Amino acid sequence: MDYSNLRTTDPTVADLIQKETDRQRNGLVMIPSENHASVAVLEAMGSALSNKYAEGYPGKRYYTGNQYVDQVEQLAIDRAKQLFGAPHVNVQPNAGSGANLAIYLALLKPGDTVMGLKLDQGGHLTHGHPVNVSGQLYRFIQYGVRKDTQRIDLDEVRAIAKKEKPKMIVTGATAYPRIFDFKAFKEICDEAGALLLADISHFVGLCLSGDHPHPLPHADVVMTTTHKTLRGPRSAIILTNEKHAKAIDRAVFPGTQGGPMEHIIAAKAVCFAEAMTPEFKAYAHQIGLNAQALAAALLAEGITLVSGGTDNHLMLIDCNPLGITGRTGSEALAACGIYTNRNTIPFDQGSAFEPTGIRLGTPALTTRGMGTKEMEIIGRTIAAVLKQPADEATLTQAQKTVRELADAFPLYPELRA
Ligand code: DSN
Repeated sequence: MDYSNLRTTDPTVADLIQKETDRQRNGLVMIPSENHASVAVLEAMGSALSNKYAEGYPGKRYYTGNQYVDQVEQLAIDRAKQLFGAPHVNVQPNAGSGANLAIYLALLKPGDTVMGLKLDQGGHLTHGHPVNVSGQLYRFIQYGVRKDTQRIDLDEVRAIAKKEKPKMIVTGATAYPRIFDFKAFKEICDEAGALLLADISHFVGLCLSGDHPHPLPHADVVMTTTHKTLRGPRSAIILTNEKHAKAIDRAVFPGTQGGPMEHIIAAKAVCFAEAMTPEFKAYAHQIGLNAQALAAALLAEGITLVSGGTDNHLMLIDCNPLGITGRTGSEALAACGIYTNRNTIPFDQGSAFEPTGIRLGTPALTTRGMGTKEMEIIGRTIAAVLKQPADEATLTQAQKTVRELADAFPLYPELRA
């Protein structure tokens, strides 16, 4: 992809694409929900399939001219079924939030009781936060983590489920560094008569490599975004069984979406084929090894991590002992080219906008080929910056280290805007 037409037609946009690509190239992307999709995935996204309207599903469309997009969408479905071992897959959701909403629409009635992990303890907005439609349409009861261990307490989840008799329990998180025991959650669901939803968006890659429990066959419905550890296009899919297939399909289209983005579905098909290879399994396994190495390096420097470490691809730094906010820390790191995000930590004394934690992870750096040796260097560098975020000499040294690492692990040599 050389963007030559774009450069002629709209040099302003071409320049901005170039600058953003260079930012990713010259820095260290450590926001755990971000990754670098392959150029093959990017090419599929930038294709003429974007022009096609195809409301409906393969073989049942409302427009003519679907002979090729039908094949593309069916291929994506078949590959996803094979990849996850799922009886039914809907590949049309445009994003994780809309996909979760479609699942609720399919399986719940407004006012139904649902359980989900609290946002400030690792959960997602769409898992019942009051500012999100999920928390407004349904009666969400939030479970959390224990104060002493900062881990989910299944006895507490069971006690809440017994008392509240939810129609569904939502599992999965955006900022939880430990695993979800789907088998145990299913037992609780069965005791309470609830459905189990597994939102595996963050750690899906680790489910495929065997480094995190797989949600199937335990979950009734699984939702995953495709751009995080799955390393595909920015999008989502829903997996379910034959029992809920029709309701899920109807809730996606026409329930919550119109025409599907067939160019993105083509890119999902490419990503699923990539994810079936032994190379992807090795990649996803390495994400976990790198996270362990990064956590160990940070701990060795005296940095406090929520729950004391990680079992997956991400970790949360508690900034309180450092005497800084998450914003000060993440902005100092960004000034050095290390991209993380400020994040609430369990029982945060700050707010969602001014929290006292920093969330970071290893999926994107692992895509670049970095290993445990690099994680040790990065861990030491991050610790030095967080201990002295206003010290010019420290920041200059960190910038130098980042540039050396970025140059040693080149990104997207094929992309020149
Ligand atoms: N899924 C969130 C994240 O983890 O960054 C954004 O909604």
